[in-house]
Amino acid sequence: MTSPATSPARPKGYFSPTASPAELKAFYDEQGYLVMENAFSPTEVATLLAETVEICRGRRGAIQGSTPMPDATTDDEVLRNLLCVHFPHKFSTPTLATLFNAATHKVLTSVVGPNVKCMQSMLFIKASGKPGQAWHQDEDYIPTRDRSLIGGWIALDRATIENGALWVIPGSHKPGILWDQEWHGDRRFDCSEESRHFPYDESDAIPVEVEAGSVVFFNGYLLHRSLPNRAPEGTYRRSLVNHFMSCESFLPWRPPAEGTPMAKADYRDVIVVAGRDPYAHHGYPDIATPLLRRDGRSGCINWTNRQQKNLYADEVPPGAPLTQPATA
Ligand SMILES: O=C(O)CCC(=O)C(=O)O
Repeated sequence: MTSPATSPARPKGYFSPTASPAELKAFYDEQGYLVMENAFSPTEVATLLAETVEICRGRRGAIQGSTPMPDATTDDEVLRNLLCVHFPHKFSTPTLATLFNAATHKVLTSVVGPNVKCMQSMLFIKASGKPGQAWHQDEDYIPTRDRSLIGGWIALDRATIENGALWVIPGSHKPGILWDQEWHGDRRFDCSEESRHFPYDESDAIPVEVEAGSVVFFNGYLLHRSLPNRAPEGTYRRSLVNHFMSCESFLPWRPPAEGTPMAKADYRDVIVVAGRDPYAHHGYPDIATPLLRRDGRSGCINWTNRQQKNLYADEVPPGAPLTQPATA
């Protein structure tokens, strides 16, 4: 791969921290994504990689879904077991610090607005051989009321087509439609469902290859996916993804307390990363529980109804349904 940072013709959409707010916003509004190169220094990336091992070894405390590993276990054996750590910013100082990165602040305040909050982080390990995530839009999962959701995907390893970089469909955020999702049954992807029936095809998609320390920012309505890591064994495509939105919008991410109307639902386990929060007086309760996610080798529960088991195509006879009905 030619490095986007060093290639003579720098691809469109790759910016340096000195880029102007206006050019960042113009590209993001039109295409739904942008890359901020050199947002994190090699030292900061090294700290985050070392922290990833500490987290996965359970040295930052027990996390739901983790199993104790003997000290003799190698780092590789520890990391290979896991696909993703959810909410690491809740207990890990270096991951929390990424929310306040200067280049990230510049992008967020340029494209979202002056007041920005973070509601989640995900640390993807993605060892060689591990699956990617099928086409989806992040607002399928994190619904804002003003379409302000934005992911900040920090590359901790150089991300290439071979090792499972992000792919995006530029401009697909514009219609503001959340496309229906269906179970894919495809081993290339993890247990999350796939967005379908949208008016784009594979030829509209582009890979977003980046150097470690770059951040890919993408709109919550942008169709994106990642493919499996097909790089040599013993290598990784690690990334830390933080999600942000405008402070002005409520976040109906969890059902409201009994007796509270849906229109008042507002998930408040958030951290203000820029400007001010007009709802600060509502408080900041501790709600999110950090957890570890493995890949679907041991089966996929349907996230929509939490009951039916989704099956991969190789788990059923040809033509048989990919969803196992719930047993009474
Ligand atoms: O890192 C990946 O492989 C997928 C990340 C992603 O799709 C997301 O953060 O929404």
